[in-house]
Amino acid sequence: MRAKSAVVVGAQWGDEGKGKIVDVLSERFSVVARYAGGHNAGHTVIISGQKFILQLIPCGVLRPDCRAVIGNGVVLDPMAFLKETNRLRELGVDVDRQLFVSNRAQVILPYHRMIELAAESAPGRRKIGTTSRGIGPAYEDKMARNGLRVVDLLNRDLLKTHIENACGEKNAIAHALFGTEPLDPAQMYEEYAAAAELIRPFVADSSALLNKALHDGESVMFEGAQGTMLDIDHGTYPFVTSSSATAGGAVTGTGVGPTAIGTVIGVTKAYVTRVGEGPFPTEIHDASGEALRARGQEYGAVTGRPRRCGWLDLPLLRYSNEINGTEWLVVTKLDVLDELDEIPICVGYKIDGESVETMPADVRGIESIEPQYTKLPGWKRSTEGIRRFEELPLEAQKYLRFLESESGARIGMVSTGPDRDQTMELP
Ligand code: 2SA
Ligand code: MG
Repeated sequence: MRAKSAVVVGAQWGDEGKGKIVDVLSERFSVVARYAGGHNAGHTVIISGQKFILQLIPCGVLRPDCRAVIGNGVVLDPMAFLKETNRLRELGVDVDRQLFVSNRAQVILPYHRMIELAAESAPGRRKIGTTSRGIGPAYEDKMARNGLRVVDLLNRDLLKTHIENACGEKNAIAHALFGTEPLDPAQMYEEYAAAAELIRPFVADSSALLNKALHDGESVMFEGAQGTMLDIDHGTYPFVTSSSATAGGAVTGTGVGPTAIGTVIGVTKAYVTRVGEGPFPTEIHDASGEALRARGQEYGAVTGRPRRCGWLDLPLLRYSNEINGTEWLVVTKLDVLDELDEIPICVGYKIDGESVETMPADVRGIESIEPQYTKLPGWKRSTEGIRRFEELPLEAQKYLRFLESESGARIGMVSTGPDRDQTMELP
């Protein structure tokens, strides 16, 4: 995997370990840019035993010589941003030098969270199991041309008018529909005008910045958040997030052209997890699911929610590779499978006994999938921390080669533990 510009994208429902992989790969890139989502992401990176959880800020910021960019496709919660930058500063990260925020990114305001919380618990509404960060309502406002952008956050008059108008509208809606207590626009203005001044030094035209970097021959990594199956268009709609999590989002979410993308790296766990509601064909409903959760420590990095666990799903991976144009795969958490006698892998889908070759578009279709499994022998040995493919147990090598041949993309890297060093590149 040479360092040309690359998109790193989650191949499943998020939590594939993108944080760690972006951190490992960022050594070869001079700029890392986030293109979608917001502080709903939870990217866990462990460096020499020290754990960092990044939500909004690209993982590249943990490398001192890497610039980190929050692209226009991101929704930025000013308070979450300030909290995260403060925390990183305390840990010795030079955010003030390295970090840039797009002037075109949308801003999350408190009423977005208010509306989301109310809607998620309202009778008769479909519960998505969101992270309650106001992400969906902020994207709704963006698409309705009713949002506030970072550049507008810096303009006091605009900010004041925006907050007054928006609070009038959102308070009325939330009260009428959900009986929610109103938010105070004057107090909100004070707080956000103050926050804006702290954010001002970070604000940049990130599209211009990235295009200049590319023009100067620098390598840029586009850091995905969430995963393919949570993409607003290509995921398990409506049980998705509200942004373009797939590789295509890297283009619109940062303001570079498609020709700027050199390669696409899909990150997949050696099994599958999902957090929140929605269909999940290979979900395990017995004790082996709980065992995977315990061994893999499958709990939401942001919300602490237990993640649902399932077996590797090759039709889903093929779908993801197609949607993203994945050239390279990175397989993470292989070591979580170490203790199993045999490992089921879903190799095909049937519905009503008939093979299906494409991913159903509707939830009911996905729910009616009968996954077709094959079983590969387990290796019953620790793979934790192994750094050479040849040193893996033969059964583990076979598991990976099977994944590779059936998914249609080459495996470039395998992760065998949470630390930077617990990684191998494949020949
Ligand atoms: P939202 O809040 O509107 O984006 O939620 C919509 C759906 O997207 C899912 N989603 C996620 N799934 C996995 N990981 C995410 N990030 C955190 C993590 C989540 C956490 O890394 O662990 O801590 O719980 C993430 N963000 C959004 C969400 O579950 C909904 O299904
Ligand atoms: Mg995560």
